[in-house]
Order: sequence, then structure tokens, then C-alpha cells
Amino acid sequence: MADIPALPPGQIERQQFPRFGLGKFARRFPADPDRLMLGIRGDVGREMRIGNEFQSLPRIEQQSDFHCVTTWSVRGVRWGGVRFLDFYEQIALPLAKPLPGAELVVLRGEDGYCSCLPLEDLLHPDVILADRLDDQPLDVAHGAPLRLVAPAHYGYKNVKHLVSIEFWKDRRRYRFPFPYPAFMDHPRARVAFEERGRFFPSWMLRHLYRLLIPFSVWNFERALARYRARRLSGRQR
Ligand SMILES: Nc1nc2c(c(=O)[nH]1)N[C@H]1C(S)=C(S)[C@@H](COP(=O)(O)O)O[C@H]1N2
Ligand SMILES: [Mo]
Repeated sequence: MADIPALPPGQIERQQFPRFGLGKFARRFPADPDRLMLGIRGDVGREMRIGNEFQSLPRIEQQSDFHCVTTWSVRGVRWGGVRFLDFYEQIALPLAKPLPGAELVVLRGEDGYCSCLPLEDLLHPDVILADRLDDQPLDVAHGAPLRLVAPAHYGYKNVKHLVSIEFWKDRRRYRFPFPYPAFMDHPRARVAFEERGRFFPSWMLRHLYRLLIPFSVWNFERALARYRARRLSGRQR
């Protein structure tokens, strides 16, 4: 099996791709997962919202491994969407016009979750805004209507249910979602360098976070089952 590259340090392969995240966000779902409305905000010449404009961007498909900071990884996830680079060059830059130095990009989900990455990391060609998974429209479990996929960075940078992308000059404009502590949020969170978090050594976070996997999977699955049951009974009425 020499042709299968090893997983990054500290990661363990998982067969199923679970719905996952920080506990607080398990029970929050987008109001209309079929409708994309994405704000472009922050230190920009013109704040704006896009919907259909997104459809004009060139589409790509990509297979990549997905690595959660709690140490589970899934191999070969097949995404479809548009490159962040194309979104930036064809929409954000010409229309919203980020100001010089506005290079901290904050990504916000409709569930209130947010994360950030340096613009430079997002312009890598493997970073995509995905609206398809396994040849199907992206479902609510994995981030409908649109999510970030940045395979070189831990899952927590891969924000689901995107509602806004913000360009800021000043880091103080950003805070990891309350009440989660700042040590959980590394500014880059690159998987290859095991940048799991800040202040604490990565080996320590590996062990700490690994304990949280079963509860988180259960919590998110239970919330999803309830959401689906609600949607179903809503349709029947
Ligand atoms: N909006 C939103 N995005 C999110 C999260 C979340 O709770 N809400 N969780 C993050 C974490 S910690 C991980 S590992 C991945 C999980 O993605 P998945 O649910 O598709 O497996 O989403 C990330 N993006
Ligand atoms: Mo995660």
C-alpha cells in the first residue's frame, strides 16, 4: 500500500464523514439551505451581497482529504464548486474592492460560527467554495448552501453555511466564536505543520480533543435527525 500517502501527523482515518463542529452550533441550521446570499464586507470600497453572480464563475471538481483538529480524517472527499481565487479575482476584487492591506479574511456561517484565514492561504488553487459533495448538491449536514474547503487547513477553518466573507486590515475585528477560548484558534491551522491551536503543544491538544469526538458526533447527528424530522412533518402539513 506504498502508493497511499501517510496521513498528516496525529491524524487517524475515519470511514464515515460525520457532521461535526463545536457543540453550540449543532442545533443551528440555515433558514433556506437552497438559497445562496453571500455578503462581501469589511474594509472594502463597497459592501455587497451576491447570489446568482456566483453561477458565472468557472466550476471545478476536486478530491481532497479532510482533517478535523480533533484528529479524525476522511480520505478522498469529492467536492464541486468554484475556486476561492476565481471568486476573489472575478467578484471580490473588481466589485467590492478590498482596501490595501485588508488581508485578514473572516468567514461567517449562518449558524453564527466564524473563522479566519490570511488572504494568501485562501488564494491557493486547492481552496474552494463548495456547493456540491459526492456529485450531489451540498446537503445541510455538510454546509449548504455553500461552504469553504481548504484542505491544507484543519476542518475548523472550513466554514459551512457561508453568509459572509469579510476583508479586514485589523486583526482585532475578529474573535473566535464566544465562548470558545482563543487557544483553540490558530491563525493558519495548517495540517502539515500540526498547527492545531495556540499556546498549548499540539501533542497535548491531540489527546484532549480526541476525547471529544464521540460526544460531538452524537450531538450533531441527533440535532440533524431532529431537524430532518421537523422538515418532513412541515412538508406533510
Ligand atoms: N458554520 C459552521 N462551520 C463549521 C463548523 C460549524 O460548527 N459551523 N464546524 C467546523 C469544524 S470543527 C469542522 S471539523 C468542520 C466539519 O465539517 P463537516 O460537518 O462537513 O464534517 O466544519 C467546520 N465548519
Ligand atoms: Mo473540527
